[in-house]
Amino acid sequence: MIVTLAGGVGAARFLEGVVQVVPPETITVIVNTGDDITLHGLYISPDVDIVTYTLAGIVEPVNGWGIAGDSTNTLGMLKQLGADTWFLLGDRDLAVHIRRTELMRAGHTLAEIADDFRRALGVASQVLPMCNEPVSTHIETDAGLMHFEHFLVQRHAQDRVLGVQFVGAEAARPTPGVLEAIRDAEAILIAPSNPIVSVGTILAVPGVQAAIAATPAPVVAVSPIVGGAAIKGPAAPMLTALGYEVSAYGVARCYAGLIDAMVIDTVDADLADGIRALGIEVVITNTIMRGLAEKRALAQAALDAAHQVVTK
Ligand code: FO1
Repeated sequence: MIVTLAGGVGAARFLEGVVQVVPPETITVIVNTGDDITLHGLYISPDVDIVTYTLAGIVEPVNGWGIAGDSTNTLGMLKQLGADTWFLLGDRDLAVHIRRTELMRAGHTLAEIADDFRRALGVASQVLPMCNEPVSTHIETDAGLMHFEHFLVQRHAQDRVLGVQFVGAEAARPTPGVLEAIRDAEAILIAPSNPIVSVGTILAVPGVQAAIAATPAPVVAVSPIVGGAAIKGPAAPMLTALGYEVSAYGVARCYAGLIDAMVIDTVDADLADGIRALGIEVVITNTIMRGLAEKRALAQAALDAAHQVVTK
């Protein structure tokens, strides 16, 4: 079994490659739920949905979130009725949030619901929210403490980042199956996701980091920072705020002691020696995923890196 730690769009694109090179039913994806938010009375789980829609082949391809070809009639009406509609929710996407909220009210867990939905949408890989308890990533900024989605989407990441809080993380427990999957994995792949607010949130769930440190499986991370900038999203100001440099080396420092190897982009080849000095093997390849062939090649490079670690 291949275990992947995943945030949103970058992870989902990487997973599109992983399912090309290993049988999808042998993949378990542990997904960040720190971005989860309640809007219009509905529970929204952006990263779980992004991963599920992508693996189901229905994601909106340009943004990488939402459903391809979705309409926005409901949001338009909500706006007319005075609702604050800063978070774009399509009609079919809203159906998912309505059904999730209904099932949660009936006592089902986030993990049970994610499993139901991925099966209903024809996804063969296991999609495991990191925990069933509510955890919400908050960003400390010069404009105050705010939920990650308020920071990113409502305020366009305009505020200066001072720190990050994973509210509720201490009381969370890894979803049943998460620790076992990490222990028994053939390889653990950390997707090219934000190391602070996507992967960092998963690692903040008590027990997860220790399980990764203890697993006999090789652990390989793919850098989401290429040429000193994030491929997508607000990783740069977060790395800076927490004292890491905005580079593949900074990402390696976040994961030092936890990973065996890291895949970095060819433009960052000069960082390899510094990363190796942290005790991390380095694989240098193209990490920009424009099409399916590049996604597949990156997934294969990560798996090859895992294999190298094992056979060394
Ligand atoms: N990202 C945006 O930048 N603007 C949006 O309006 C938006 C809506 C949205 C709706 C559902 C969903 O699953 C994701 C959505 N995202 C949107 C993406 C999301 O904010 C982030 O990219 C992830 O939380 C980060 O992984």
